[in-house]
Amino acid sequence: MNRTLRFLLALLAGLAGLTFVGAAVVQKTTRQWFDEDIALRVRLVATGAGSALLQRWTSQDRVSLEQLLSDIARDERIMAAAACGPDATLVAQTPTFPADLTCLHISERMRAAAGHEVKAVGTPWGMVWELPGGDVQVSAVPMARGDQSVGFLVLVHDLSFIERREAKTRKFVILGFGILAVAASLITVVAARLSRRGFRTELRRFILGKSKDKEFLPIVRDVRELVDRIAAEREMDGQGGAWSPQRLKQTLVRHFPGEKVVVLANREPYIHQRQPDGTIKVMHPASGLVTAVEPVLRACSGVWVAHGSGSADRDVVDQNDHIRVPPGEESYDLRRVWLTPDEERGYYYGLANEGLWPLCHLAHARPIFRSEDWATYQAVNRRFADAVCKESSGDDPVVLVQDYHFALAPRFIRERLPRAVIITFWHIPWPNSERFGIFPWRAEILEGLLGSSIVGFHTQLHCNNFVDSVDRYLEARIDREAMAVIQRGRPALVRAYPISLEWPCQWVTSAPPVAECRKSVFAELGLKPDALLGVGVDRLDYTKGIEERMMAVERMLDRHPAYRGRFSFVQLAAPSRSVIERYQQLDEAVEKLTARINAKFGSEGYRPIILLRAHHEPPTVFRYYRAADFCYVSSLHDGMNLVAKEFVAARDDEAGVLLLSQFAGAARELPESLIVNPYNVDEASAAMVRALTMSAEDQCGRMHAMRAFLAEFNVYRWAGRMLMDAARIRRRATVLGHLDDDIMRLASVPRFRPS
Ligand code: ADQ
Repeated sequence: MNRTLRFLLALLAGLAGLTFVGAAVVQKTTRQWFDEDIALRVRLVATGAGSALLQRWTSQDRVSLEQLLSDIARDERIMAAAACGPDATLVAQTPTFPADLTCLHISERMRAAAGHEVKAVGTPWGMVWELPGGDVQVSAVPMARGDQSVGFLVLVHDLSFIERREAKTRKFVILGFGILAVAASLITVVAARLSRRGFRTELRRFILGKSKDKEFLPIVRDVRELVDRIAAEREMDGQGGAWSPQRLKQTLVRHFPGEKVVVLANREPYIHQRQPDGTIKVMHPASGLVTAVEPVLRACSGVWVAHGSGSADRDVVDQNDHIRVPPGEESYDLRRVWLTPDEERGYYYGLANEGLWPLCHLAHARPIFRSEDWATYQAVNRRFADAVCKESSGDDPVVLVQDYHFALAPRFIRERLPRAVIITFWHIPWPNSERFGIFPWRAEILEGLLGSSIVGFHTQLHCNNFVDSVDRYLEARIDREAMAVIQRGRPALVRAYPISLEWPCQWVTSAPPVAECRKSVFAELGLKPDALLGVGVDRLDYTKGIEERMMAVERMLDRHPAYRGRFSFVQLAAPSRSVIERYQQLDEAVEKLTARINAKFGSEGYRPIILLRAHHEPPTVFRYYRAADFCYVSSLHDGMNLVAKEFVAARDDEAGVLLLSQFAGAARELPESLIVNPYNVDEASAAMVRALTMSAEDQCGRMHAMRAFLAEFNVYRWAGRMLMDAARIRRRATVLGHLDDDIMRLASVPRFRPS
């Protein structure tokens, strides 16, 4: 439905409601006025005609009393009148007096009404009397001569008169409000249209330089940036349209002909594990980095340098520690580097995961810094940098350095290959400069990263934090407009490149239909066909908010007993970094929490939380995504979070709801998800209920928008944008030669325009 029409309908509905309430209020008020009016009239008659009435009453002149009563009843609203004696006998009445009314009836009713004795002279009493011909208002005024009661005067008012008046007023009110409603709607729509047109005209004038209204600056800057970026992408690779493996490959070939791409990452994309029966199994690690970067190398080919961590890794490599991968579709080399247990402890578990990981995530884990770990980290970075240089065929390779495990490697590689294009991507958040300042070797880390041509982060906030850290702790020139740090005449760009997934995703195209996935997952979990299912998929890491997620499930079942026995939450939790004490504590805490919640709400054959503490291969993970009613990503802090994007990719049926932590980078890109604060368990549990009760239409609308976004902003675009930025840097460097700092700075103005 058109937005204006929807707005008009809503406005009209609101005004109709208002009219209804208004009419009721007006009716009540007019009825009150009429009642007061009748009481006043009765009093006037009693006082105005009182002495004449009493004189005829006491002289027992029935005929003239009747005459006087008839005169009184000549008023168009007074229907009839009567005089009743003190013993409730009829003294006189007008011929119009209703046959169903008698003095006795009226007297009884007066007595029944508290405080209205016949003797209470001059005080009118009244009530609505239902008669076969319609309701009337019967009023009675006690009359007395001196102290002597003579009875009471009865006046009967015709209520149909009041009803007629009320109907007229109601009609007038409804008509008035109706005209007002239509006028208000039309005025609002016309005003909105005019102001929108005015806004557009003014914006157009601003873009054409005819207006100086500063309010438009941010919008115009964003639009120009976007247009620049798209134009730059077009100009750089001569292509438009969606980013695909082919387009990425062509971009690479065009800008870096004959050069090999070397990826440096701690985690390898394929792990060879020896099974108990002696056979070797190839595993896909649970790692967001691998999920994103592997399709890029498949598209570009080249070498992936990584730590060989599988129990059968050594058995399958050649004499240069190489193996062709992916198995069955070999398109690039995996070069394995071996680490001793001490090296792994100091570099990986120690400095990287007990130091840098908690330093960069706001998740209340205290970072641990040991100088021996730092020494190992330096040595291991140098070893991997050597391996990268060995794998590079020329002196200007394209090296993609991944993550916080290799903060020093860019500088080490640069020392040996000054002409290399080094793109370093930091997959986790970068803390603010104050927090970063607690890191004992902060200058070394910054120097190491600035060996890169480009340092990439998921968000602009992390870029800003990084540049602030450089500003605070290093001697370097910072060009904030260009977001570049210039050291020793060489610039390093700092850019936001939000990471994404391959599109279409290989695990979705090969997955069974959604209904089949749901059936098989429900059977595996022992769920009834009408059960409801939520899913969580994570490495067992304290930054992912797994405990908070389970507490939200508990709160939901506490508050909504109807879901007990019907709703289950399945958590796929891959054990991770289990050597580290904090991870062991988490493992224990998650297990205990699961047991407690299951004991509280569980019953024979029903577990509210199903904890599957194991690594699962991608086909299984995607089957679970496709089976669930919702997926909850509750990270306490996360660079991006690819589980959120995988869930959206998995739902080609455009059903299912994503609940996403506001502290994950992905929340900026997927606003159609239900964004929650995972620390607020009440809010998260309410979002779960909202997800379970969301209409199919609403789910479809949200999924559709998110899927369209992911199709456009896929991982090929992520890599392509970095390569194109790197190509621009290299082209300028070639043109300008090795110029000194100042000349580079001058030249950098148009060159480092945000792209
Ligand atoms: P990670 O912290 O590893 O990544 P994330 O981006 O969520 O986190 O990716 C996790 C990956 O592991 C997903 O591909 C998921 O399918 C897989 N996975 C999770 N649990 C699994 C299980 N039980 N079994 C098998 N596979 C499982 C880091 C940063 C993120 C950033 C990525 C990419 O911490 O913020 O999004 O790098 O840059």
